[in-house]
Amino acid sequence: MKRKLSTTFISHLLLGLIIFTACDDGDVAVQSFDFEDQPLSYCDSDQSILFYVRNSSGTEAVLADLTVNLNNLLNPGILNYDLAGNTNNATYRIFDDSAGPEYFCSAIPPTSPNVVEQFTAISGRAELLVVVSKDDLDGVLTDDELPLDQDTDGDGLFDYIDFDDDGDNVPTAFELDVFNADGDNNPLTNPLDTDQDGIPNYLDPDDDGDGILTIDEDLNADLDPTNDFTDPSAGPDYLNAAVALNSLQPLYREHTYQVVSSIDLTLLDLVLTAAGQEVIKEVLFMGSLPNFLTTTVTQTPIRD
Ligand SMILES: [Ca+2]
Ligand SMILES: [Ca+2]
Ligand SMILES: [Ca+2]
Ligand SMILES: [Ca+2]
Repeated sequence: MKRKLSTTFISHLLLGLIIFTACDDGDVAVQSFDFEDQPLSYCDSDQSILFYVRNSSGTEAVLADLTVNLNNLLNPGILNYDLAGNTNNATYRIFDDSAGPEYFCSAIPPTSPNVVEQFTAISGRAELLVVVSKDDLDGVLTDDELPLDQDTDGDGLFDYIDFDDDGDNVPTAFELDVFNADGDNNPLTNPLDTDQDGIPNYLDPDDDGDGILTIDEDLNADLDPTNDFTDPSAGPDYLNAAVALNSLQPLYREHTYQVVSSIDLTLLDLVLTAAGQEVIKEVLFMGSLPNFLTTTVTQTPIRD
């Protein structure tokens, strides 16, 4: 819905943070600027990400087109984007009808709705608040891999992001209670402990207690001790205390962990202009995107 009014005015609509100055005598469309509780959406392209939020009727929208380096979303923090340049920009549009996702995300804009008025940011900044959650998906919940700075094998990857906690090149997921003999589906209640030394296999770098580290019981040197069998009837060498062959393995296998990034987007100190009008918005919270990005990080630790 569109309404019209004339002459200069100072808006006290809704959030009360908007100042309009009409410098001509023409009619201007009325802006509600009410985006509260409206979901933040986005369209992805190779160059940038177009974030947008619409009002409840879809006839107004604030858009922020930001060149975001996704690598910067892997760690928590605040990212700022200057809206005054060409790289990043923000606009506020008023339409003659409801604008849906197809309007914002089409390579070629649809013929309707029409843009009745567009304000463009001449200054201001966009602030992305980044919150991340990291997990190695190794079968042990992060709550059971605390404290967060615990690094059992000293390879530089904390246990909660280390899918091979004891650094023996046998991933934790394969060293837990994989047989689930107790039937409780809890890998920590009855973890494998081959040498019965009280240290479960997933935290024990010498699983059979034969004095040769599991990582070094890797005769074919493929970074996988589970496929080295001197006596196949007794299982792999790393679980067979009767076989103690040291084939020193200097390398760790490649590790991966998952980073899930959530973001909040806020526009600050925003100055928008259109045809002699100016809109100043000190704070415009555009919304949140939980689980915005999921990234698999690959890293190969160095074995000292
Ligand atoms: Ca580690
Ligand atoms: Ca782990
Ligand atoms: Ca082990
Ligand atoms: Ca052995």
